[in-house]
Amino acid sequence: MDGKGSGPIERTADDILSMRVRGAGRIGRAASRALGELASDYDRGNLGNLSYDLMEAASALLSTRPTAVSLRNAIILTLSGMVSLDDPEELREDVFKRSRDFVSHSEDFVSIIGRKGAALIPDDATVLTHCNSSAALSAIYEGFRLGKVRRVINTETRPWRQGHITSRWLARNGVPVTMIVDSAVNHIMKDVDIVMVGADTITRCGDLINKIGTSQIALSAGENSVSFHTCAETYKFSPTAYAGADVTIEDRGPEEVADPLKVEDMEGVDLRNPVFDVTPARFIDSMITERGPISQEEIGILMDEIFPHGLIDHFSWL
Ligand code: RUB
Repeated sequence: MDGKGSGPIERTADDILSMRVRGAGRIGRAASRALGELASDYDRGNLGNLSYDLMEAASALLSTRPTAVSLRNAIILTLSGMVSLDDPEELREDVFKRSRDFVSHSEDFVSIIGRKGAALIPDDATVLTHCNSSAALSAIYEGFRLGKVRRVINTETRPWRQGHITSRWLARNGVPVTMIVDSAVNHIMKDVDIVMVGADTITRCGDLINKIGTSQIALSAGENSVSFHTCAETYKFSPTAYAGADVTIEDRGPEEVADPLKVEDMEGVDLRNPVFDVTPARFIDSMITERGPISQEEIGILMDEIFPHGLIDHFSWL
């Protein structure tokens, strides 16, 4: 594809598939960075196949994880010069520049979300989070720095246990943290003041797709009158999916659910491993983006701004 055997695209696709790179923001940045590297390393004396190779690379990257719209959006925004640029040298430079901008802006967005999200945290709060979201953690860290966060409760997050990463990060940064198993959420909700989670995708009607178990947390929060917020950079909003039902939920292998050595012992058992779920918009109190909290009504306007007319259609091959 990039003529180098194990080039940036293959390496990045493998990192995402194997979960060495995970989390919607990191996945989007890694894909954009890989496309930028492919363009900048491309043989300048032989640019005839650049467009074709970029398209192949985009498809290979996109196939790694179906649920995170950040991946598709990062690819489209990085390659958007393909819509108008015919000159391959200009395209090469454009992809490299857009990749650099996407990565640096998306890192800035996480810090900005931290400040905007922290503003919603009440004083002396116990915050519950799920999985391992850089955006949600940014708000929690900032809330702690401001003296508003007393303690974080975070779920273990089966089957990959990304919550262990969250607990370690928080503890290392001096934030008091309690880790619970996922099924303890409803029991512990009476001790929680606010829930903050990340997002893999938010649809046009405001449904949230995030790590499996998020929807149960939202249900429990609603039942206990605890506010529920998602922290999401605007490139995690889907320009095409209207509702959660329009988003493909990734199913991973049964060995992640059962002990890999004992999968054979589970003969006759249907092991399923859906790794994301849909939290309906009505359970979500706010969607905190780098532009501040945005309402359901604003999503359409935002999408039209980020993805100008015709851009998504141009990438219908993806
Ligand atoms: C990670 C996950 C995170 C979102 C947001 O799932 O669900 O909540 O991706 O993360 P996985 P961030 O570990 O399966 O990728 O805010 O860092 O983008």
